[in-house]
Amino acid sequence: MKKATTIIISSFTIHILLLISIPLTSSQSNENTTIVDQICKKTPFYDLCSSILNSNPLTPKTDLKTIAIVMVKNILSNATDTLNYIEGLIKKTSDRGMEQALAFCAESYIPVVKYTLPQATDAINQNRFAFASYCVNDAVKEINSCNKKFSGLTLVSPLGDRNGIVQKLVDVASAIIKQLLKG
Ligand SMILES: *[C@@H]1O[C@H](CO)[C@@H](O)[C@H](O)[C@H]1NC(C)=O
Ligand SMILES: CC(=O)N[C@H]1CO[C@H](CO)[C@@H](O)[C@@H]1O
Repeated sequence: MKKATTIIISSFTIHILLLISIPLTSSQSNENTTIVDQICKKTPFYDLCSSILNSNPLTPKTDLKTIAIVMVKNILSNATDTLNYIEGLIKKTSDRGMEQALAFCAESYIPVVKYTLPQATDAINQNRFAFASYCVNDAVKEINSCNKKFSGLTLVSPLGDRNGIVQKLVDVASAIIKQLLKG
């Protein structure tokens, strides 16, 4: 009888200890900005990187892998929005050359949004960082080729700085994935 009580008490003690240790481990997330800072300082666009990571409440701020996924998902939503914008412009334009350039851009963005970026996310999840890096660099190429289409057509790209933003986001993600590759 006494033994049983001891077991109950000791397992109770273990539970208490576990409960006490939970706040201790979660207090590590107080080092939020320092970790995000360290990661973002190794990317070419510190402000962009830290504003995205700090504004994402889901970022478990100590895990480089999850941070890389947050970044790639951010590019995905940004690039999806840009693709919708391009498709909207295609419907509106009456200029044939412009329509062709925009259609070319839509064709560049579609595989990025549908395959390349989701593949990058999967690859990071599966610790295949070299493949993730390849996917992200491939996205850069597609967006670059879209950008070039407007250089002879107009002084100001009809996409404004949208391509530029997606390019910067991809550069940031690429730099974070490089840190994963080293780690
Ligand atoms: C794309 O990224 C830029 C820079 O972070 C941001 O200002 C913009 O709101 C984003 N757009 C979407 C649709 O996520
Ligand atoms: C610089 C900064 O914003 N750091 C914050 C990190 O998280 C702790 C606790 O949540 C805050 O007190 C700091 O201000």
